[in-house]
Amino acid sequence: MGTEQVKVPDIGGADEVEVIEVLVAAGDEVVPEQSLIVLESDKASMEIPSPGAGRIVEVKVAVGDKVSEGHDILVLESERSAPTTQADVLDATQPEEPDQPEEQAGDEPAAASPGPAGTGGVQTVNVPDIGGAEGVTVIEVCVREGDDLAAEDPIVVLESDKASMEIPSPAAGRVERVIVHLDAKVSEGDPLIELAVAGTGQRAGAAPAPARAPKTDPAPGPAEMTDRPPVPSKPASYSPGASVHAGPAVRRLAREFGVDLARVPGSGRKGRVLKEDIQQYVRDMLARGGGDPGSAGTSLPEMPEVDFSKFGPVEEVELSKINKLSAKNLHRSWLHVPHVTQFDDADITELENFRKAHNGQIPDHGVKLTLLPFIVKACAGALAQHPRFNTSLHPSGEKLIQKQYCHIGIAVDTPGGLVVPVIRDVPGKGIYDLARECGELAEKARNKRLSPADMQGACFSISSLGGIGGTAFTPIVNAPEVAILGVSKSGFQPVYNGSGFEPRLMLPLCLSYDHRVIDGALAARFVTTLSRLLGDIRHLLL
Ligand code: CAO
Repeated sequence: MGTEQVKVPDIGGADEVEVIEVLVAAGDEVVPEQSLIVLESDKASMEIPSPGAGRIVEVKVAVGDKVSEGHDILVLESERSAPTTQADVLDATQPEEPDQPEEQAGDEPAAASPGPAGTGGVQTVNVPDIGGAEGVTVIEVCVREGDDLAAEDPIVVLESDKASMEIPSPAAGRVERVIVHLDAKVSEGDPLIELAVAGTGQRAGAAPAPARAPKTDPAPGPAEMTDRPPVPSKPASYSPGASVHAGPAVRRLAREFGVDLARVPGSGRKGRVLKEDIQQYVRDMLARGGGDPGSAGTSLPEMPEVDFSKFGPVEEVELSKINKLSAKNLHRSWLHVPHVTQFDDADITELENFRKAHNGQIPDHGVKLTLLPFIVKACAGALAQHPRFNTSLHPSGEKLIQKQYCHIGIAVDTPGGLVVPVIRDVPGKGIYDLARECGELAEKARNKRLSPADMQGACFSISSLGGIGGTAFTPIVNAPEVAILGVSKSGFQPVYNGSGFEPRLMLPLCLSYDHRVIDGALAARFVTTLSRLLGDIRHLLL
């Protein structure tokens, strides 16, 4: 048993490289090749592995220290004979391989290189010199066919067992063909993409490139580009984690947890993602009871991105503000509220006779009497009889908020999208008042003149598609309300009256409700009450 000083090996001539992670502490037992620290220059990051097995006696570097070749990292107590010189340490960390030419040590250019076929406009971009590493895994493919690349945009991210590295485009141009695929094992010279180089006479490979791998590789392995800004032209979901600044150990940890690095806020220098960031992210996800999309069984699996242009011509159409807002609200409600829909038909034969008669006889009111104000009034009556429908679930989920007022929202279809203005204090209003207000709000909605206040405070909503058609639908509860009434198109049906069939005008009702607050029996009672009120509007007076 002896001790040895583990020192910074040859790191390609780079000087004053920052220690960005210390992965071990005094007392830790380590195995050969286990990563000890991570260094980062302005161009690359690399892990320094342990030269052997043993117990760490003392760590001599801290995060933020600047180190160069030969700098003490730690003292290791091990069985093997302790090397006393730095050369011994280096011998222990690297397999035998011929030294690289002197002028290459630490020199920068190692961009993806154009292959021999790369003459003319289209060039094959190959894996550049990656420090002699063989069979390195492609962990991200950052481009796809048709992408326009700037010089230096990442093409792929490679990862050996010790380091990861972005391979940048050697020149600006358009990706004609992606040759490499995810999880492929590649080595220097393997083709990655075919690039139609932009402009004339521009030689691929001329662009600046990442730091080459230190010649001590494959122990520390090829370097990882870290100071490159994200590529904004590509959607985040397209190449998760590819443009994230993170070291190989962090990437490995993220993979072990199934965490998409692109979602993790980095607290390190220049937004670099650290191990602690992943740990915090996982803690947050667990605390929220969720998980990283795609990792936990109960979380939402991510929708794959589909390139529809592969199947035919397409164009992108911007959603209206209202579309975007209602999409968000509906989605939220759909996810949070356990929906059930109760169906019934109300016999509105008498109601329609009454409505039509009054429409013809009392033109002075200056308002058209549609079915809707009767439905609004009937809903207020049903809410009064079944006050549980006039509640909201407290955010704690432990109590209900019972409302002493009755405001009803009306879904209005406008060219810009769906809006839901609110009629206030329905029980105190007559049918003509309600008819007028329904008309005015619908008009305001279609002229985009509704104020936010016009759309707030509803206890219950009505979505009437009866003027359009259909026999039934399942409306989405407008949370935090606990129920919504869908109304479909009325039609005559043969109804048995005890001695024979007679034609009756039946109105389909569809009541969606929050099953956390309302049970099925109550919903059936509510709809039965509503049918009765609409079937004989004299009940509305009671
Ligand atoms: N059955 C049969 N006919 C009906 C009916 C029903 N349930 N409801 C309305 N009608 C008739 C009306 O009586 C009127 O006919 P007449 O002109 O012969 O009198 C015609 O259909 C048009 O009515 P309307 O829709 O203009 O008026 P309304 O008061 O019934 O509805 C409003 C007003 C604002 C609710 C409606 O115009 C609207 O926008 N509906 C769409 C709501 C919506 O998009 N909901 C979906 C939400 S979820 O995506």
